[in-house]
Amino acid sequence: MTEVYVAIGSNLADPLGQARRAVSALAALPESAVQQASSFYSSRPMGPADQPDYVNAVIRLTTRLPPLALLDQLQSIELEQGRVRKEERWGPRSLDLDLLLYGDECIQSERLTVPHYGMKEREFVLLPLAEIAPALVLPCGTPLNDLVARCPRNDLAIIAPAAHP
Ligand code: PH2
Ligand code: MG
Ligand code: MG
Repeated sequence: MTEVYVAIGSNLADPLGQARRAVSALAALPESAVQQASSFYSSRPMGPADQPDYVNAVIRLTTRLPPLALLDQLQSIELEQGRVRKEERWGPRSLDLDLLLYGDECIQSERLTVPHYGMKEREFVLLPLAEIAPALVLPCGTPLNDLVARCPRNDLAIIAPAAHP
């Protein structure tokens, strides 16, 4: 089993409901089990400012799925929850599931970059991740806490307790 972290984001069509449904969908993935979920957070949009605030969370799961098979599963959950591909960069979306970490692997392929390229400076990823994995060290050797310490909070706020388990 490999331990992986997935970030959840939504700012359209009932974002908190979308995020909760995503946790349920992740809990139903084959060969996988959700181990822990962070609280749900509200966050100011990164990117275009003329879009609603986001709901964000991070979950830890264990899985036997290889990275690209897991990516396929994440993308099919996004599609089932109304994700329309072709949005503007960093534009609004009903559901975004980003594979942050896959064990301690570093993956650079056409479809997948792990660790996720933006995770080191995004408060809406780092703080939920630190909530469930305070002692985490990234594959590059950087302690998560160092990244958290130098990350502006940008009004990030907990809006609901963790959904699972
Ligand atoms: N996701 C984006 C773009 N901007 N802003 C916040 N606050 N949260 C997100 O999850 C987010 C974003 C594209 O993936
Ligand atoms: Mg994203
Ligand atoms: Mg994404």
